[in-house]
Amino acid sequence: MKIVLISVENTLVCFGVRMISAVLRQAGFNVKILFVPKEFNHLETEEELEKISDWILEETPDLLGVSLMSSHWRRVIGMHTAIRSACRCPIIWGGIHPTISPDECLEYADMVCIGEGEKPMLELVKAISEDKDFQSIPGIWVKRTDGSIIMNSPAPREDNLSSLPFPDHEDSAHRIFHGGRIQTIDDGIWRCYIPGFMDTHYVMSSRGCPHNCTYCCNSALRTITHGPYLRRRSPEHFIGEMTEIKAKYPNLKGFVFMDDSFFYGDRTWFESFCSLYLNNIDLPFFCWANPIAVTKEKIDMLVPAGLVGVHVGLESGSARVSNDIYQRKVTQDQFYKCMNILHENRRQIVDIRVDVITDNPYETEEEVADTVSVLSYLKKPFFVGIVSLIFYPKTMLEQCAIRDGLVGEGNDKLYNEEFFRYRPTLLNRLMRSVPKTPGPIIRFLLARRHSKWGRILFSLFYWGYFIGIRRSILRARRFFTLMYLRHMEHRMNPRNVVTTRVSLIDF
Ligand code: B12
Ligand code: SF4
Repeated sequence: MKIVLISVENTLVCFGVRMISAVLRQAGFNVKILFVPKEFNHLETEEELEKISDWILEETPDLLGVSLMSSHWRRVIGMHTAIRSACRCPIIWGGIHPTISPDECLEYADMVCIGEGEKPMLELVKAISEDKDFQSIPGIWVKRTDGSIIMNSPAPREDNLSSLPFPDHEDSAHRIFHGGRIQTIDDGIWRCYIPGFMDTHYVMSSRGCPHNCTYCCNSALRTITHGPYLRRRSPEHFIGEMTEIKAKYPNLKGFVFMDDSFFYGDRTWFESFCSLYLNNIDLPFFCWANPIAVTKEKIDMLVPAGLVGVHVGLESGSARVSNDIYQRKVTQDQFYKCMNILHENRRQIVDIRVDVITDNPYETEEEVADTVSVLSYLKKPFFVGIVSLIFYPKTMLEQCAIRDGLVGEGNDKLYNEEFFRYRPTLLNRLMRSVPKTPGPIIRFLLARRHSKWGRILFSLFYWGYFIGIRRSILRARRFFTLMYLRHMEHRMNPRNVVTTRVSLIDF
C-alpha cells in the first residue's frame, strides 16, 4: 500500500507529517512526503496546481494525507480541488485545523484525523491495506457517500512519547515543489526553508503546555482529546534523535527546541539532559520559555550545556490584559525576575527575545503604552518580537470575540490575517524601537505622544532610527559583497592584489 503525505507549511520543519510518516514506515508501509512550501497567503497558480496533481497521479497513492494549520486553509482548498479531479483515492486531512474544525474540513476531505495521528493513521492504513472496515477507528471522522459524518470518539493522547520513532528524515523518499518543479531535497534547498539565520535543526522534547492562555490553541486542544496533556520524552530518546541528525547533517550549527515551554520538567530530567547533550551533541541551542518556568537553577545547568537563545512571552505589559483577557497568570515581578536571570548570563545567552501581542481590540491605548513602558525598563540587549493578535478558531478568546460581535462565526477571513504584520501605529513603532533606544528616551516620547510636538518629535526620531538601521544594513551588505569579491578574486588569481585594491576603492 502506498501513502502520500502533503505538507503546505512554509518550512521543512513539519513535525506532524514527519511523525505520521515515521510510524507508517516503521510498520513497513511505503510512504512519500511532498512538501509544498509557499509564502504566507500566496496561492498556487493553475500551472503549479497542475504540476502537483500530475505528480500525485504518477505516484498512484492508495491514501493521500494532508497536514494543515488554519492559515493554510485557502491554499489547501485550491490544492484539494485540483488533486480531487485528478485522483480518486481517499483523502484524509490532519493537523491543528482539522482537529479544531473537523466539520468545516469534511466539506472537502473524505476523512479527518482529530488530535495526534500516529495511532489512528496506523490503524486506518492497516485496515485499508487488509481491506477491512475503517469507519470506526477512534480519532478519525469519516464522511459517508450520502454526506453524513461518522464521528468516532477521540483517540487518547500518546502517553509515552519515547515509544514513538524519531520524525522521518529519509530525504530520499521526500519531494519538494521548489523552483516551479517537483524535486528531491538537497542541502541548498534545505537551507532555503530553515526558519532562522543559520544551519539549525528544529526538534521537540515535549508535547502540550501546563498553561491555558486564551489566544492559544492549547486552550482548545486540551479539551478535544483525553489523556495526560503535558508529556516529555526521556532525555535519552531526545538525545538519540539529535545524534542521528548531527551525523546526517555535518554542517549543522545548532538546534532549536520548539517545545511550547522547554523549561517545564523536574531537576533530574534537566541534569540528565544536560550531561547527555554535552557529551553527545555539544552544539548551541535555542528554546522557548514561559517566564514563570525560568529559574536560576535551570539556567545554571543549561548555559554550560550550550543554551544561547531564549524566547519568552510578555504578551502585554498591562496586568488586566495579561490576567483577565489572556489568562496568562505571569505577574510583572515574575517577568522581570526571569529577564534578570537571563541578563545575568548575557555573555552566553546572546539571543534573548521578548514576544508581545498587539492590535488587540480588547486592549486600550493606555494598556499598549503600559507594554512599551515595561519593555523600556528591561536591561539590554534583547530583541522584541511583535505579533498581531489573531483569533484562532475554537480558542477561548475567539469564542469571546464571536460573542462580542468582533468576528463572525466561521469567518475564514481571520485565518488569512498575517501574524507578523502589525499595524503601523505610533505605539507599535515605539515598541519596535525599544531594543535600540535608551529607556528614558522611549518614556519621554511615550509621555508626549498625545501632543502635536510629541508626535512630530516621534516621527523625526522614528525615521532617523529607521534610516539609521537601513544605512547599517546597506553598509553590512557592501562589506560582505566586498569580502566575497576578494575571496573570488583570490581564488581565480592569488597573486593579483592590485584589482582587489581597485574593488576596495570602488566600494
Ligand atoms: C512547532 C510549531 C511551529 C513550527 C513547526 C510547525 C510544524 N508543523 O511542525 C514553525 C516554527 C515552523 C511554526 C510556524 C507557524 N506556526 Co506554529 N506551532 C508549533 C507548535 C509549538 C508545535 C506544533 C507541533 O509540531 N507539534 C508536534 C506535532 C507532532 O504535532 P502536530 O503538528 O499537531 O501533528 C500531530 C497531529 O496534528 C496530527 N497530524 C498532523 N498532520 C497530519 C496529517 C495527517 C494526514 C494526519 C492523519 C494527522 C496529522 O498527527 C501529528 C502527530 O501526532 C504549535 C503549538 C501546539 N501546541 O500545537 C504551534 C502552532 C501549530 N503554530 C501556530 C501558528 C499560527 C504558526 C504560524 C502561522 C505563525 C506564523 N505566522 O509564523 C506559522 C505557520 C508557518 C507557515 N507559514 O506555514 C498555531 C496554529 C493555530 C492554528 N489554528 O492554525 C499553533 C497551534 C500555536 C498557537 N498559536 O496556538 N509553528
Ligand atoms: S504558555 Fe505559550 S504555549 Fe502555553 S498556553 Fe500559553 S501561549 Fe500557549
